[in-house]
Amino acid sequence: MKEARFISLEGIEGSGKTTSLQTINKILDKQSIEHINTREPGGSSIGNELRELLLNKKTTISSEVELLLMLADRKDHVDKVIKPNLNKGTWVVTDRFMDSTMAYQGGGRGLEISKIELIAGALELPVPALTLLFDLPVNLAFQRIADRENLDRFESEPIDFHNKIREAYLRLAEKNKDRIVIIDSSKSLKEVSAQVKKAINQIL
Ligand code: T5A
Repeated sequence: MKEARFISLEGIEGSGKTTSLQTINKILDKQSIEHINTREPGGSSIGNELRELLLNKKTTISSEVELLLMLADRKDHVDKVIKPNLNKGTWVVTDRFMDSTMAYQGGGRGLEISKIELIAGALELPVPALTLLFDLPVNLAFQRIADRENLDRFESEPIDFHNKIREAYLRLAEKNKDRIVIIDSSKSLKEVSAQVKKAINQIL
């Protein structure tokens, strides 16, 4: 049995992560690779409750509390879902992981990266073997989700917040070239799918 791999999908709101999950599933199915799809926040049962709280526009919390809730969600997700699956040989594909915290709470909210790394460092979190960063201009991503009726707490933030997140993601990609592959998500679905296939094939 091949060692199970851990893959994360990252990007700003509406960048096409969920859409590309179908492409990834098809590739893994074709290779008869056991895999699960999961997400953050909300990958475990407690996580689902935290997700409600974190995405609800009525929630008023400081950036530090937001960080701690994201990390609590992640720790539970890792312990109950990610590690048990990897340990039994099942590949895990997660829609968002630690890079989201670095980009949103670090880049977007402006929390110090060294502080985030210090707290997260105590949690023994796995590092993905591959991270696909779906990158496109913020205005294009928001055009794609323009028909959504109720924007959540993050989607409702001003454009400048999302630009900072995109920039933070691109800095993370620059620093982690061995792990993060940038997918040009401004392209057509067909072209994005071809880029995703190429990246996944590299770890098969
Ligand atoms: N968060 C999360 C933090 O702040 N810190 C953290 O540590 C973590 C883990 C989660 C929120 O929590 C924040 C970040 C988020 O704000 P969420 O609901 O999970 O919220 O939000 P997203 O992950 O952003 O989900 P979205 O659905 O908004 O984005 P996706 O999944 O990237 O986009 P997708 O695939 O739904 O595509 C959007 C639209 O574009 C179309 C699709 O059909 C769809 O309509 N589309 C394309 N159209 C044309 N060409 C293409 N190439 C297209 N690709 C997709």
